[in-house]
Amino acid sequence: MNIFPENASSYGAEIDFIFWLITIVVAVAGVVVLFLVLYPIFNRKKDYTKEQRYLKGDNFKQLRWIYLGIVLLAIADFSFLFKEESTWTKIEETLPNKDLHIAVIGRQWMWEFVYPGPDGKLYTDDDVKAINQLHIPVNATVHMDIQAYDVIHSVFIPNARFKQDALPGRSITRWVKMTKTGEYPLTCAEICGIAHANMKATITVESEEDFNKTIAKLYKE
Ligand SMILES: [Cu+2]
Repeated sequence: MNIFPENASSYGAEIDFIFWLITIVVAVAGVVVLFLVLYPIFNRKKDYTKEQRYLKGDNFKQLRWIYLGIVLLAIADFSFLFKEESTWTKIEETLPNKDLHIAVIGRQWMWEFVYPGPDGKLYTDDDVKAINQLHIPVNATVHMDIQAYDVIHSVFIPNARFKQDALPGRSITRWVKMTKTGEYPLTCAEICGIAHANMKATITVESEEDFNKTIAKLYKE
């Protein structure tokens, strides 16, 4: 089923897998529980003169179905945790070697992107800036220093399955690797004031050659 925007990042498929794993297991458990609750209600004995049985769970025989439910749910939960842990470590806690280092800065209400200039180093005098237009090379590991000037913003790149809050006074380095060329939206996912909805940018994922041209052009401007 394709209800998400096209995945264009190296780790998007892994995140989608976890989403579907949890959704399907929880949906199946939900249907089973709903059935167990509703079935006795609609199937109760019509003869009200007969005494009804009330099971208090005094012995294991009466409790075994409860235990089975607990064990099944625990197995499902631990399988989620097990799968999530490796994905979380890979995406959130590891910084693979970078091909490009940029800064993504949120401010009311625009995105500022800072690239290293000709010296290849960020935070030097020759840095290059762009507003609401981010260009990155395809298949490059990009480190993003995510920052905010004023209030809390959040960098959301749906096609990369990427989201990270941008906090004033802090610089949070995350990474992304886009594997398909094209134009993708980058929006703010944290309500940050009256024009929050307009805080949108475009990411152009292009060949390394085109990317170098873009930066050279920005540098001249
Ligand atoms: Cu914002």
